[in-house]
Amino acid sequence: MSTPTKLFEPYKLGPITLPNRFVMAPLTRNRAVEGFVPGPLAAEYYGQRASAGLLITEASQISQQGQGYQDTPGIYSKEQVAGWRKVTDRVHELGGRIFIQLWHVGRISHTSLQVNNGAPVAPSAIRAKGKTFVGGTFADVSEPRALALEEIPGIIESFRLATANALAAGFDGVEVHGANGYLLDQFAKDGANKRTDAYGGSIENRAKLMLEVSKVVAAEAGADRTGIRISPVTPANDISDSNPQPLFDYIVDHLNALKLTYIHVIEGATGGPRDIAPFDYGSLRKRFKGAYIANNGYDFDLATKVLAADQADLIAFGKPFISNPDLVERLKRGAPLNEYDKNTFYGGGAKGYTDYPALGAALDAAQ
Ligand code: 8OZ
Repeated sequence: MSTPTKLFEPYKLGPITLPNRFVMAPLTRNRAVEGFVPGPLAAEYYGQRASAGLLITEASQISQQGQGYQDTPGIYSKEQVAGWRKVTDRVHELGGRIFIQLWHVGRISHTSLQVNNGAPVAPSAIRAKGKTFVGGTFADVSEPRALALEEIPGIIESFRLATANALAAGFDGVEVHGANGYLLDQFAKDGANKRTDAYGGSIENRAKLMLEVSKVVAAEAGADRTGIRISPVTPANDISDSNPQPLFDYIVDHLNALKLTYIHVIEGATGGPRDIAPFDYGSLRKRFKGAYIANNGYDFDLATKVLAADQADLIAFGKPFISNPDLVERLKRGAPLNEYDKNTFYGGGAKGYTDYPALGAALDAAQ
């Protein structure tokens, strides 16, 4: 007999009741318009997916310095706030709930995206082996410069301002992007952080920026409306750490003390193998009293199993939500899923964005 699934049971996430355990993972789509404002189709795209228990937006830069790819939306200007307001209004009209993911890419950027074509910033002046997408093509990321100690309060303040903007735009909460080799992950992990000041060296020092940012964001939005995404062992964007278990045990203990509403954990290599390196995710689950959102390669069976074993409270699905706006309904009915088209993930218009059919539409089209 198959295990009954908890996927369709409600869950209380702080002050917000989610009607099911589905989270739409943050997904970069590169369709922002002039001024890095969410594009004209963004409200429709997120609205189509409003049946998810919780939507998390694509990563959105907190400042121009925090941008690393072309046409990603920001959350630092009035125009961007107005653009996002259309998205949150649409999602709320349709009965949904939506958090925004706050992003600073650090060294995963290109001079062409930076103020006055300057160098991207990083904990240390070490160039990542990796590519970004700029000017319609893939390019090596640029050589970064190490942030001066005096610049760090400004980064934290940008996260705070972005949070205030997110609330003004009508978001139900915010997710700090602490994952995938971007700025906060770069500070945390010793492959990218060779600093000798208060933000480098020991686990405590390397974790400091991620925790300071989480603290100010939570003070602004409320801890019960603040989550964070982490990826302890991912090699994404050339990131590495020599000993991730004690590092993330320490980080999660301190996130717990801040009473964040969730940790959103990418288990394994982002978008790749789950078993890339040994890591005890159960240790994070035990340490953190808020919700545990599990992510990476989940399908119905694995989600059902992990929820039944109480190893997670919520499951974040990425690519399945790109091609299935009604993923919740499809899995409830055991209906087939639409295949996704990788060629339309990043950039472009409605194709591969707002034109994936929901079940009803698919049935209508077949007649
Ligand atoms: C894919 C392409 C560009 C950025 C992440 C924000 O990995 C991203 C991202 C993913 O977190």
